[in-house]
Amino acid sequence: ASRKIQVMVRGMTCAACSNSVESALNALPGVLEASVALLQNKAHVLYLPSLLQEDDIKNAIEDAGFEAELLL
Ligand code: 9UX
Repeated sequence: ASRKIQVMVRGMTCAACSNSVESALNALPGVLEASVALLQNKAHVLYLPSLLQEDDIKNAIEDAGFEAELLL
């Protein structure tokens, strides 16, 4: 089964920022679909909990250089 979460992402100031977050998320094994809304400072991530934990998503965003807070 897949699961969808939203993550608040802080520190993105341009479209290249949001693209790099999106790429980092889509590169994670277990992510089915990731999209980042720059103006809303939010990422939507559809993923497989059997392959990936919430914290892995948070860590991937932080490794890309931004702050991440899991919303739901
Ligand atoms: Mo351009 Mo966004 O350096 O950080 S990618 S502002």
